[in-house]
Amino acid sequence: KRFISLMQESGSHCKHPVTHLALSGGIGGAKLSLGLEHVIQSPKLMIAGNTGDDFRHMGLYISPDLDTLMYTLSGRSDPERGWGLAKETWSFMETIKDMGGETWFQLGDRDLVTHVERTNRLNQDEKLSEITSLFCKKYGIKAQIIPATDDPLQTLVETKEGLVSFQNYFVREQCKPKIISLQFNGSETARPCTELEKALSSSKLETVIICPSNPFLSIDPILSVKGIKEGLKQSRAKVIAVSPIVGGDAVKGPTAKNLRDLGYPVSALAVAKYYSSFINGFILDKRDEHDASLIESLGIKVCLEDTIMIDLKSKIRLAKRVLDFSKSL
Ligand code: FO1
Repeated sequence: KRFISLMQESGSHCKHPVTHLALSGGIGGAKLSLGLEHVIQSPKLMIAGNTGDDFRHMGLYISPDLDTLMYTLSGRSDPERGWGLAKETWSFMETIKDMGGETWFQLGDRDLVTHVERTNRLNQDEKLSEITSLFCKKYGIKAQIIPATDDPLQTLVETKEGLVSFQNYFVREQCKPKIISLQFNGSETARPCTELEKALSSSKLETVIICPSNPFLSIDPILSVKGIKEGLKQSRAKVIAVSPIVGGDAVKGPTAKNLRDLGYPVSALAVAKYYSSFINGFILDKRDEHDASLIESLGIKVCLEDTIMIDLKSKIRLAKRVLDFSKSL
């Protein structure tokens, strides 16, 4: 009986083969992922999160983009900050400050539970993907959120001061230093996590959505993992990117600055060109309509839409539009 139940458990994903796969960073990607989860409402939706931002801090393993995805999809995220939990308290940070400890990276009292529990489990050799699945189950999330890889991957930012780790650049230095180049340490040997590898090679996969995340800091680390970009190119699924640029600027975060730093024009066209070797369709914001014909001339189909996601309704509307667009391709 136990064998049969184990077999049924392990086969549960086969009952729900992944039909839709989203590649996502933190805040912007999580917004669209929430819309997708409302529309699809099943483990047929897989969201592969970036783990290049992950780091150990105060002895804890922090996985910011997986945290943001889990908190957003379970309705627990702080709406103003976009990261961390709503109704958070900060006694731990206040006490650390009194003790003269490091305070540049804020860990809320409730948020700490995620990092402590994850670290304990990792120390007992559980995989990051297994831990994330367990947390999602506890949070009642229907979609499968997974790390793009279970192997170590670390984004390093080259600035004129030398190489800095991602959170030092992003949070401590507030993205101020100019980026010369980016490195994804571990990408030469990292493999996609098993579930992602299966989804990518499945004939049931219909659509891959590149969320409106930062192409360099959030999507590139995922694509740097051997087999993922190749998987997208070989898959029969339609690959659709949602523009992170709206009205010639980034909605939030350093995408516009990063494009400039790395010598690209700040435009939706530049992002579409950057993705052109593996996407079939591009959701372009209406405010950037002037880029539409140039993007189409790259052989990429364009869908014009209002891509600003201010509330749940607009997230769901954009998600539906992405899925309809995919069917039309
Ligand atoms: N972002 C900040 O700007 N400041 C913080 O102190 C901070 C703490 C933090 C703690 C846990 C977590 O899961 C995320 C946290 N973030 C914080 C967000 C995060 O570092 C970035 O938004 C992402 O890495 C970029 O996607």
